[in-house]
Amino acid sequence: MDFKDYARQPQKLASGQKSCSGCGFPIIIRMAMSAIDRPFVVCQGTGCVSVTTTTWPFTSWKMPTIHSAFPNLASTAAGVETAVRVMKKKGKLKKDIKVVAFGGDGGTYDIGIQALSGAIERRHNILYICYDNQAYMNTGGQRSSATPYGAATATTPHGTLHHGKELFRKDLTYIVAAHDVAYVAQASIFDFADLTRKVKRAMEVDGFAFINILSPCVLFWKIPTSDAYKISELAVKTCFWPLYEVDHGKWILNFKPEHKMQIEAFLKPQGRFKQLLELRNRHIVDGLQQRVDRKWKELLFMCEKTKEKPEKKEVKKVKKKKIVKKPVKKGVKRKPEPKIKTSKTRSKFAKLKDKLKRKRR
Ligand SMILES: Cc1ncc(C[n+]2csc(CCOP(=O)(O)OP(=O)(O)O)c2C)c(N)n1
Ligand code: SF4
Ligand SMILES: [Mg+2]
Repeated sequence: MDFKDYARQPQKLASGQKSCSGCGFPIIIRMAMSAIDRPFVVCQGTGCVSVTTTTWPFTSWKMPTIHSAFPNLASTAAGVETAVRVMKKKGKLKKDIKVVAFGGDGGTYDIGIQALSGAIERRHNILYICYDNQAYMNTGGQRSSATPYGAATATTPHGTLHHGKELFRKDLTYIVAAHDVAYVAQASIFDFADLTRKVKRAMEVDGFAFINILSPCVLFWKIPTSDAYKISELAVKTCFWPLYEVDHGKWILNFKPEHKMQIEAFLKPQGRFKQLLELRNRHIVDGLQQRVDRKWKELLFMCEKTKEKPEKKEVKKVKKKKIVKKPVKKGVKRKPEPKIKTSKTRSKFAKLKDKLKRKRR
């Protein structure tokens, strides 16, 4: 499906929802849902998505949706999936209904990670999408474990002593991959085709699927309302947010920038990193670059390590016969090898015989 087909499709998330103008998550939700062509139920945890799309008595969702508390989105989704499975088994439901969950980073990386880990371990057949806007935006922009080092948030402001959040972000995509999940991917609105393909693949697999999508927040990243796409592109091209997938244990890199950009390109347009770009904070930016480089190398290593190598053709080796010399027993003299008589040796022998005969006479 290209952009034209996508534009012609009836929208599954209605316009008029109350998110800030230029916010990343409505784009993510629309793109993701455009790739789903079977009946599904949406589960959403408390966050910007729920408060802007389901304010009583309105809903922007054009399919059944269930709103759950902040910490237990994955448990709610697991419950819905189990109910669907049991009803099908009992013959009360004929349709093959999929469960799709949308959760923020706070509800997924932090308070909901226990529910998420449990649902993955139980192999529920769910697609869980995390829209990662890198902080608790709905409640005023407090830091989460997804907030990157150096970002100013409501709870980690820039000041004379502190430079925003002074801890590195958690790599949840890696953590989920470590569960040996059926399918896990990292995506971005920068690449529509890649994002929709990943959603399609996630809907196909039998088991838990997880997609982590970077979701620019115009309000707390302090970016112009027109820049969600541009920032997403820079996140990918600096390798801060690489696009990759792990399909049944096989790591695949989906985008390798021709020229890997420096991390400043991603930091510069965002007000939340303003202080980092002052000359006195150069060492922090260098530290961030080192970390991005290390993570990028790790990713390339994983992709190389799990790459399917072409099977080697079996070449039948012809065994050389070993010439084994019989061991010589001690004290036993080896028999002298018989001399082969040639015409030369015979004539010499005859000459000697004649000589001896002549002497005797
Ligand atoms: C148990 C519990 N603690 C705190 C809250 C308040 N709360 C609601 S949404 C939210 C932040 C959600 O952050 P995130 O999941 O990142 O979604 P975002 O708002 O960024 O979209 C918080 C702290 C709550 N609803 N329930
Ligand atoms: S606060 Fe951020 S994430 Fe929430 S609706 Fe506004 S732009 Fe979107
Ligand atoms: Mg968030």
